[in-house]
Amino acid sequence: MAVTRAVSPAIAACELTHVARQPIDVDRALVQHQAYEAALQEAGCTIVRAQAAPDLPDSVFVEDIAVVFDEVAVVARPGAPSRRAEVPGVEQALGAYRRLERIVAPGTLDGGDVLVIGRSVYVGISGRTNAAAVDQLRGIIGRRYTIRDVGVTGCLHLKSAVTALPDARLLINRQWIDGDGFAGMAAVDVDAAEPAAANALSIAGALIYPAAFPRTRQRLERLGYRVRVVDLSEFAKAEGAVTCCSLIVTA
Ligand code: CIR
Repeated sequence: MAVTRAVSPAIAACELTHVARQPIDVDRALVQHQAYEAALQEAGCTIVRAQAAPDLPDSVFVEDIAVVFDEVAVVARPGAPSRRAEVPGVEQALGAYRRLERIVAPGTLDGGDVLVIGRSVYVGISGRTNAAAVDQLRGIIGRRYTIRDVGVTGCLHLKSAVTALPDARLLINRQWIDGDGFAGMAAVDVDAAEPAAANALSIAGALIYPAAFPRTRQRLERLGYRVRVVDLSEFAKAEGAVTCCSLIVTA
């Protein structure tokens, strides 16, 4: 199952940190979002839409509002105050499927900073996510998962810089990660001309990937990955990527 949320007609007023503001074509964003949901369905997901929040510009980016584990969903406290009003609608959608725990002040956490690979949880310390939230996450899931923090620079979230491919190899831009938190792990590096290309969505063996990164895509295809391409140009203008628009909840 995948939780999604409708594109807000106010998306042009989204938060932006590393991207210059450009006009966003809302009609085009709606069409792209439908195609994204269709790709999720092809990958075997039933779509559950959280209640629409037309007044909240970034509400389509549900990934940031929670982190879903098999045992529990951890509801985030987003680092951008403008995004905290997104929480109740996502809580409501997830509450039917998981017990809920919450990150509370002074913790701030965006789900885009949390990469889960098996029993390992990597948390980006970024402009949105702080050490207090990592401590809280340890308190909630630390008995079952190993939690490591990773410094992130030059991009919005950890998952802008690294995600897991269907075989758990990493897709990574090492320029945006501090130190060697992922040293020794099998990885595919993004093409140097495509720094934002590390965000891929792996679900049940499928790999959903943005049209914007043909060089890295070719690299993935040559390695034997079967790539399902989606055009997310309007979301990229809002600093969103392919993982950001869904919360995957496994049965
Ligand atoms: C924000 O700055 O919060 C939104 N404009 C973009 C959030 C993208 N989310 C993600 O990468 N997980």
